[in-house]
Parts: sequence; structure tokens; C-alpha cells
Amino acid sequence: MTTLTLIGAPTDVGASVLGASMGPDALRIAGIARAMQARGFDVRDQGNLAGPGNPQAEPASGFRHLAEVAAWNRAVYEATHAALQAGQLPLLMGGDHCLAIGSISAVAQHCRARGRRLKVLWFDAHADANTPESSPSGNLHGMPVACLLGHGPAQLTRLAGPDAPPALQSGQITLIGVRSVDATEKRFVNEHGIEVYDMRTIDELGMRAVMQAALADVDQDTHLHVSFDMDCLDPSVAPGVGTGVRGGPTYRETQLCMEMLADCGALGSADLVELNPALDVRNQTAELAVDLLESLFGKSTLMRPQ
Ligand code: NNH
Ligand code: MN
Ligand code: MN
Ligand code: MN
Repeated sequence: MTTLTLIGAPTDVGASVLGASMGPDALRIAGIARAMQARGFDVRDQGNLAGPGNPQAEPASGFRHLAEVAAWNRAVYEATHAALQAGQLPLLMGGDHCLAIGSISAVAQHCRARGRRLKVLWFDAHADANTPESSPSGNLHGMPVACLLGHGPAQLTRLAGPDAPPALQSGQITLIGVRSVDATEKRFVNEHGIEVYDMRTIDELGMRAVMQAALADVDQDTHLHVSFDMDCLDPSVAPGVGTGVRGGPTYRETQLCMEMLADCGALGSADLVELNPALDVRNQTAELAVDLLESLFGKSTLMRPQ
């Protein structure tokens, strides 16, 4: 039986909208542990990591709260790495999306040591590929993709050690659901040749074809990491997020993504981030997140031949 480790990271230091810090408890209240037990996992909720509070400061030299973001990411890195080393499947409960720097750096280091291929699917309304030079806000939750590709402050690009290479090469990450990209961020995405299935592509090709293309290079020997920003979904179905953008995937389109990910059988770790209970209505976005995670971990309506 696989052990699924829940790692809570209750912080919003990477954002300017407050409230994602309450995400882990909202997921617990929505029944994440019981739902994952019902999927056949031995579930261990590690509780919440500790870290600095939110200073609610203005950006300094291009970053808001760099020291605090680095401290939280070090904690996430250590917890994620320890879970992977113990043969467990870590599920990071954010918190804002800056925390994926820590989780994915740990997954990359783990895969590197074992010679395993790593592929990251990044579900998001945003590209999260700003650098301090290009960021309009200084918010580090808008920069994790760039940091993971080696563009950012050393405190965040070298979590695996002073000589560690960037966590990812641009061919290892695919962005899905994108519809809000800053002008200079667009240049970074294009120059690095990052694979992006934006909403227009999803409209034109349909979610099934997009997911087939995104998973084309994923096989049984690949470690697949899913980094899921709740603002990927249309805000009409997921209102509990800090920076919602209209025109996102529907409930059913997102379920199809999760079901296809479950079928591919390569999932090794995941992040569920940017859930903001302060902006939610009766915890519905947390309940939706648990519902999607059930599908990601193999709940399907009918028995299906493999
Ligand atoms: N692109 C904007 C920025 O860098 C918004 C990022 N906000 C997010 N990203 N929620 O997922 O500030
Ligand atoms: Mn994001
Ligand atoms: Mn986002
Ligand atoms: Mn580069």
C-alpha cells in the first residue's frame, strides 16, 4: 500500500492577496484525508510546516518577502525530499504557488539521484514565469517556473545545494490552462520554448487532445509531478482563489484532465495550491479540490478496461 503524505504549508508570503495560508485546513475540513484513504492510500497527515509570518511588506529589489519565501521553501524542500526518500507520495497542500519551488526542487533532486525522468504538468491561469526584472508585482508566486528553470535568486534556484543544476530543463514542464501572461513574461516563455496549452488551444483542440499531447512523452518510467493552481479553473466554479481570471476550464474539462492523469499511471507527487478560503463561499473550492484529487488518484465513474 502506498503511503500518501500530506504536507501543509500555511503561508501566503509569495502573494499580495492574503488568505492562501488557510488552504491546508480548508482541505482537511473538506475531508482530504478520508477521501485519499478511500482511494486506497495509507494516508499520513504530517500537519503543518512552520515558517515566518507574512510581513505584508512592499517589494524590495524586485521581490516581496524574499527571505520569508526562501524559509518556507526550505521547509517544503526538506519535507518533500524526506517523503520521497521514504518511498512515499508527497502531496503539498498550499499555501501560495511559490511553494512549488521547494516541492519540485526536491522531486528533481530525488529523480536526479535515481536517474529517473521527471515531467511536470503545471495547471494555472498564469504562466508563473516572471523574473524580478519582468514581474509587475514582485510577488514570488508569479515566478516559480522561472526559478525552477534556474532564473531567480540563488536562495530559490539552489535549494538542492550550492552546486546543484536548475531543477528543470524547459522541455520538462508543460503549462495548461494559461490565459493571463504579462508582456515580458511572454518573452521568457517563448525564448525558453516552454510548452504551453493556453485556453485558446484548449478551445480549439479540446481538452482530450491537449492532455494526450501533454502526456505523449510520459511513460511508466517517468516520475510525473502535477502542480495544480486552483485558479486554473474558471472562477465561476472555483471562487476561492486570490487572482481568478475568467475563461478557465469547466468542472468537467478539469475532471477529464484528472482522469487522464490517473490513467497514465505515472503520478509520483503533487501540489494543490492557491486555495484561498477567505475568498471562498462555504468551502466549495476546497471541496472541489478534494473532488479533483479523488479523480487524480483514480476514482472513476465506471470500471474501465486499462
Ligand atoms: N503574473 C502575475 C504576477 O506575476 C500574477 C501571478 N499570480 C498568480 N499566479 N496567481 O499563479 O504578479
Ligand atoms: Mn500559479
Ligand atoms: Mn495562477
Ligand atoms: Mn534559461
